[in-house]
Amino acid sequence: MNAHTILRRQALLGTAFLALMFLAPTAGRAVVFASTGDPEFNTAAPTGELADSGWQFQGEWYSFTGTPVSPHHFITAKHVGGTVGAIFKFQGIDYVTVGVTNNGTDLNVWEISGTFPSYAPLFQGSNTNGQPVVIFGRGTQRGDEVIVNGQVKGWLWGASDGRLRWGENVVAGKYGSLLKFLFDRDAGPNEAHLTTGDSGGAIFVNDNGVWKLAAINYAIEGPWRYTSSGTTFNAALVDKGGLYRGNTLYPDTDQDNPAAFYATPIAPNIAWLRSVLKLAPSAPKGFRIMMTDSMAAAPGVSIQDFRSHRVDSLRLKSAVTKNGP
Ligand SMILES: [Ca+2]
Ligand SMILES: [Ca+2]
Repeated sequence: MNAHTILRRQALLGTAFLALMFLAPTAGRAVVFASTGDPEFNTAAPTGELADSGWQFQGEWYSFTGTPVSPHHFITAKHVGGTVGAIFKFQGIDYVTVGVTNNGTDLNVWEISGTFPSYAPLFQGSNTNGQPVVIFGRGTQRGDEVIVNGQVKGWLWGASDGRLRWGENVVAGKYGSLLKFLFDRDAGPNEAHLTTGDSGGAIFVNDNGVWKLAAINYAIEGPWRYTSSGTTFNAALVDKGGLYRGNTLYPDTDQDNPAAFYATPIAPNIAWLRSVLKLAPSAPKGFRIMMTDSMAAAPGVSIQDFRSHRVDSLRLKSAVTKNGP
């Protein structure tokens, strides 16, 4: 079994910096990169293929991040805490929280007073290995190098600046009900790992052209030691070979053995979320209205009805009725 560090910045509780737990991943903060330690890197919305991949839905909850998921709710990690009445800031506007709901996972859904101008769609599909994701968080900058056996193994957690950053990774499997990701050394410029403060940040996936919220940042693997009895430290490691976690030494082989981080997936919690968010049930899978020329030309038919990506049965009935004499 693995032990994992929960990335929990406990500023909210006014206590220590982070909580440590064994045999159960706990809490996570801003993303750091294998490619660069530049604190300015990926601090603006991604563009190109990654445009609209979730950056526009990230709001501020204390020193952490939350994502609006309905006109009146946002979601974040439970372990970052918070109290009803606290402010969630989204697109420059302050929203007062009026309630919070939890289902036993690390997902907290907060209700706000007022109405969000936009909110993220929820991913309901499966998270298969290799699935690309975009990750958001407000954790630390990258700190000093961790060097073992003459090789850079990763980087210590650096300064906390509370800035939102984005990065990329791919699903590498599961740990219990959690999604697992690995911090790979040569996986491209945006390959990212989490640090304290990234907790509550969002993970988005591209679902047939639409970026959807798929998970919430939860925990990272760690902490680490240089020797079996040495002082523990937190770091983002692209190779844990030659380092200890607890009393376990990871052999330093030729191949990198990257450290992991974990996130709570949205899809397995979709029924609960729908009931809390009061979202309409989704259309049957694969059910789609295709607009044909004859339909569009039929008198009394609203083209807009048919252009809806997915239509529920009630709406379809209404459209058909309009098509009648
Ligand atoms: Ca990876
Ligand atoms: Ca190695």
